[in-house]
Amino acid sequence: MAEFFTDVSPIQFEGPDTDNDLAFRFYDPDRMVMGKRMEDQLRIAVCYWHSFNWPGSDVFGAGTFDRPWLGGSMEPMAAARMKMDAAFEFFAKLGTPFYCFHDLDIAPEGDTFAETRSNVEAMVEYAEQKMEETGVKLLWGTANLFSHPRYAAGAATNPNPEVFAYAAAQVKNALDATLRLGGSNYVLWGGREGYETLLNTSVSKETDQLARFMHMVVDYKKAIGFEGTLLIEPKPQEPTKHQYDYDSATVHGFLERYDLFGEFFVNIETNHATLAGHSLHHEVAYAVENGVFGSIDANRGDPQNGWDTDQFPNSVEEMSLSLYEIFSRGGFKNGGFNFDTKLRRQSMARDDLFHAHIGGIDTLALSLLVAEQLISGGGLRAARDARYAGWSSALGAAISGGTADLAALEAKVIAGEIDPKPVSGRQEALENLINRAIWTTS
Ligand code: XLS
Ligand code: NI
Ligand code: NI
Repeated sequence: MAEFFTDVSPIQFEGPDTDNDLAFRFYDPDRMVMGKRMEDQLRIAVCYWHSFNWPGSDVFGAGTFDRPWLGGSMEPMAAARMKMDAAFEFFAKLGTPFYCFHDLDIAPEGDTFAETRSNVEAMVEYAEQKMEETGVKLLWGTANLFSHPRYAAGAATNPNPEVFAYAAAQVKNALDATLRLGGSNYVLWGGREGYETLLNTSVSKETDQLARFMHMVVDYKKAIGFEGTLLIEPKPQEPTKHQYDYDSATVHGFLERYDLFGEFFVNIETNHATLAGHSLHHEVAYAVENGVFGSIDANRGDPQNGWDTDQFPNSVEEMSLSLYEIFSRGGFKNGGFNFDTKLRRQSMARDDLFHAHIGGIDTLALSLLVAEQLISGGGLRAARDARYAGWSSALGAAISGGTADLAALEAKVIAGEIDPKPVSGRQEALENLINRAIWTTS
C-alpha cells in the first residue's frame, strides 16, 4: 500500500520551545492531568467526511484539494479503499486515538439499498483490519440522512412514511456497523429534520415523527446490546431554514417531552452554538448542568460569516471555559473532541491537514491545562457558591422546599425581616482570573 502523506512522519510532542511546525507543543498524551493521561481526558477524534470525503468545493467552485480517490475514474470500491488507506495513515501519523464517520463517507452508495448495504459492510470489514493494525478506535458512527435527493424534505420528519422507513433501514445498518467497530457513541444529526417553509409544514406531526424515530433507535440499540451513548447534535439551521434540534435547551425540552431523557445526550458543535446565537461555553454549561452533556464537535465559525465555516479551533479562551465546565464535573464518559473541521479551500498542500489538526489539538491541550488550573485554584467555584449561599439559609430552604408561599413572604417583607441589598457580580474580577490562568499556563 503506497503512502499518501509521504512528506510527514509521525507527529511528536516536542514542547513549547520547539521550532518544528509539525510537532505538538502542548499535547503530550502521557502527561497526567486531573488524574488521567491527557490523551484519555481529551479523547480526540478526526472526522472522515471533511478531511477525506470533501474535495474542497463550495457553492461557487469545484474542489481544490488533492484527493485522488474522489470524483475520478477509479472503480468506486477501489477508491473507497484508497481513501481509507490514506485516512488511517493520517490518523496513525497524527497519533490521535479516535475517528468518526458517516456510513457513506467510507463506502459508495450503490444502485439499490442492498448494494449500498454490502458496500458498507465490506468497508466496515476493511476498517476493522485498519483499526487493528493502527490501534485507532471509533468515537462515533452515524448515517448520512441528508445528501441523497430522497431526503430533501427530511428523513424521520419527511411527509412521506416511505422515506422514514428508508432512513430507519439506513440507521439500523449504521448502528450495526458502529457496534461491530466498537464505537463509543452513535450520533443523530438532523441535517434536514426541519423545514424550508411553514406553508407546507406541520411542525407537530414532524416532531412526533422524529420522536418515534428516536424511540426506534433506542429500542434497536438495546436489542443489539450496543452499550455506547446515543447522541443528538443540535444545530439551528443550515441546510434547512429551521432545524428542530435548535440548541441544547431545545433538545433537552424535546427529550423530556417525548420520554427520551436519559437515553440521548447532546453532541455540541462550536459553530452550531454560534449559529444559534450562543457561545460554546453557553451550550456546554447548559448541557452539563442539566444532565444532557455527551460530546463535542470542536471547530469554530468566522465572526463575520453567518454560516457553518467549520474552521479549526484556535481560541484557548473559548475552549478553556468549556473545558472548565466539563472537567469540573468529572470530564467525558463516552464522549470526546471530534474535529468536525474543514480546511480552507486554499489549503491544498497535503501537509495542511496536519498543520490544521496540530493547531486545534494544541489549543485543546493548553485549554485542558488552563481548566485544570481554574479547577484546582477554586476561585470560580468559590465565587459561584458564595453568590448562591443565601439559598442554604432558612429562607432559601423554605422557598425552594415549598413551605413559604406568596402571602408568607409578603408578611416577612412587611415586618422588615427581609431587606435585600444589591451585591457585586464581580464579573471583571472573574474575567481577570481566567486571563491569569491562561497567561501563567502558556
Ligand atoms: C453538520 C454536522 C455534521 C455532523 C455529522 O453541520 O456538524 O457534520 O457532525 O452528521
Ligand atoms: Ni458536527
Ligand atoms: Ni456542523
